[in-house]
Amino acid sequence: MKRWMRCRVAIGLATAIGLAAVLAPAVPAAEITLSYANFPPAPTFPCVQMERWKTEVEKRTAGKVAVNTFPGGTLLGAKEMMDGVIAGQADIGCLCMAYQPGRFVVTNATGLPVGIPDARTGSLVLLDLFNKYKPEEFAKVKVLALFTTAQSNIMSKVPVRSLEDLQGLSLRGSGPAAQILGALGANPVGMPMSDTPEALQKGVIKGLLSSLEVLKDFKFAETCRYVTLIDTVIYPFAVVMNMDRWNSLPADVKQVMEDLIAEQSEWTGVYMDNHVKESVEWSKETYEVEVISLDAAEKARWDERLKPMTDKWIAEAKAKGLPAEEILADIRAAVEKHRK
Ligand code: 3IO
Repeated sequence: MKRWMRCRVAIGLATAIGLAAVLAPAVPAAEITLSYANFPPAPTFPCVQMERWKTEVEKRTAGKVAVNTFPGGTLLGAKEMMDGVIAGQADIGCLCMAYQPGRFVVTNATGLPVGIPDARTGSLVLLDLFNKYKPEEFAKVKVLALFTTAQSNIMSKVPVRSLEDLQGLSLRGSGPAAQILGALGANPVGMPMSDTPEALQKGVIKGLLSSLEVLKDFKFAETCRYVTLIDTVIYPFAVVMNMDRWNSLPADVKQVMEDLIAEQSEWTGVYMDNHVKESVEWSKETYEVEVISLDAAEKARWDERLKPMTDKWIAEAKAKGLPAEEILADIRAAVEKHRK
């Protein structure tokens, strides 16, 4: 071979190798791709925890598993989450159990006024409750995480300083939180959180009862300039996976997900608790949101009204053959065990 030809071959080879290096993906293609559906928009806490889980699973399986996330109800909506996952329309889904109160009787007991002080405690309590009772309504799915919101408070367009201010006021809440609104004399309007921004805009509702991180994440502080602190019930959530899909996973991948259950649940509770503080500060600074506290005598009037709610749940649970009093006692004991 002539020298100039050898030289051209060498250049050609080098170019080919260089191109291959540039074109080849940095990570080998995943063997398993999972879809993960969520109902609210990407900046909200259910989606923040979803992205964290995705990152951890992809990292801990060294790229063997890829998770494709679908926030904002793009794959499944709030109320179709459980059935959609059972049917395999999504491999994984995140749901708020309060949206189907009759379906999740055991886990929704954590949404009663039982004194859950924060989201971290709530998440650990919910996990304990699930592990002890293994409720039948989860038989067709694999539970990957369980967590709760922080305590609910009133966010409204008009100030609520007393029970009288609340009478007939249209406020949005779901499940147990809607019952609380009714018991307090407000006009409860039931709808998933994902429908709330539009209802507030249109004036169908004057506010809502939920955890306060939504002031920032949904920009509710822009329309709701008042917060009344009543520190009432949490909302319980579950992340579930299609059972056939779960059974199809290799053992090492299952192990990664098993190891993440408790960790992810607590992580989400801690994230929520910190984010509530940040959101309230942001709302005060950005929109001069007024935070109203009730004095002890006024608060006692409110709490008095909530007592029949738990009795109603006990009757409902017993009618379904559930050990209602034992479930409530377990929740109260778990609160004491986990609270800091
Ligand atoms: C919630 C649901 C979606 C996104 C953010 C959220 N923060 C609190 C909730 C609880 C809930 O589901 C609700 O309906 O108040």
